[in-house]
Amino acid sequence: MAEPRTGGLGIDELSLATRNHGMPLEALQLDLTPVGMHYVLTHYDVPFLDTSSWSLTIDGAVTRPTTLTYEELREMPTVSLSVTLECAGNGRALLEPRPVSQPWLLEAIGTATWTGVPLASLLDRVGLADDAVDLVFTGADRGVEDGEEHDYERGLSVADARRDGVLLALEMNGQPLPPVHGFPVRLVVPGWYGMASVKWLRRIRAVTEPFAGYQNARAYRWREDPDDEGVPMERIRVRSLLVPPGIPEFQPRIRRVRAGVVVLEGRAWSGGGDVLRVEVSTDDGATWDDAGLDPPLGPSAWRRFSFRWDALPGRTVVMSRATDATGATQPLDPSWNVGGYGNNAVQRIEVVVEG
Ligand SMILES: Nc1nc2c(c(=O)[nH]1)N[C@H]1C(S)=C(S)[C@@H](COP(=O)(O)O)O[C@H]1N2
Ligand SMILES: [Mo]
Repeated sequence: MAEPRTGGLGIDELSLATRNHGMPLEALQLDLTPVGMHYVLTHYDVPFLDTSSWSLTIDGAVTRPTTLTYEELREMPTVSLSVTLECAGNGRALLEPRPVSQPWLLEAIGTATWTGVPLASLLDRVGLADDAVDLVFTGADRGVEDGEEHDYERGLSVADARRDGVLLALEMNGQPLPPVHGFPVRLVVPGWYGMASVKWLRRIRAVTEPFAGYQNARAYRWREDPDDEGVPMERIRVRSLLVPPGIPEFQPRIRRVRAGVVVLEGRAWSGGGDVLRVEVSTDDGATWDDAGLDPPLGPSAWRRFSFRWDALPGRTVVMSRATDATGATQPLDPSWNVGGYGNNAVQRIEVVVEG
């Protein structure tokens, strides 16, 4: 892993930033993120799979090892669920010094309606052995990280895999998955950072020892020091983001609004519990006021908030801060960690109010 950096991006970071993309924050106006605007994060290369040759193998510690064709999976009953996904690295490029990886600012998010087969019904069909502890989900993509060559694979405990809402998704917003989002079938784990939702799924194996592959044991851990064993990053931390108000300067994207009533709006979500409160500051954090809340789109999806701001001429910073049912709230400043994960510090938007 490269040393953390300060200052300009390296070509290595840019080579990730140009192939992955965020959700432009103006799409926070929408309940559902249009498929082409949903963030994309792919570690290696996008595999182009064909439904006629694709199959899903479920094996390991199960009583009836099974291989399903695409048609067989399609015939199983499906459910649809709106889910807010966020990359664990969202906010990484705002850390000082900057951990070297995909340099997200704030936009590694999106909410889609996923339609698919509940994983629990598939597990019932194959019969999990009593001593199965983890399920390992394998994607059809392969690459190298820290010198370790591997298929993209994540383990999930049996209890977490059996939760309501965990799906093998076939559709995103009513369309077959596009290649970048995991065609033909991906896992969706609501409430968890995106890395758990394995794309291009080709195998599920039940194992009797905790899975210790790269993406669980080395990546996606909160470490203050590279030698720490670290704590797994699992559930999405509480966060809110505002639709940037007014109009932007092309570059550097400072916002310009007219004095008078400005309706600030945004979305808030948490994988830890329901969002119960969102506060807004329009004076760079000197004072905070409660925003109005719309109902969430679903148990694992964002909820809209809005606030009427009487904007006076001058320069200011607007911010929002969400709190969830566990009492967790967004910090004003990020806490640094080696992988640059879980930065849910409040967004700061510089605004010029014109008289
Ligand atoms: N097979 C596979 N699945 C994967 C990844 C990957 O690189 N390969 N990236 C993960 C990460 S880190 C995230 S944040 C989400 C992103 O999903 P999206 O691109 O559909 O938004 O997919 C996850 N699933
Ligand atoms: Mo991610």
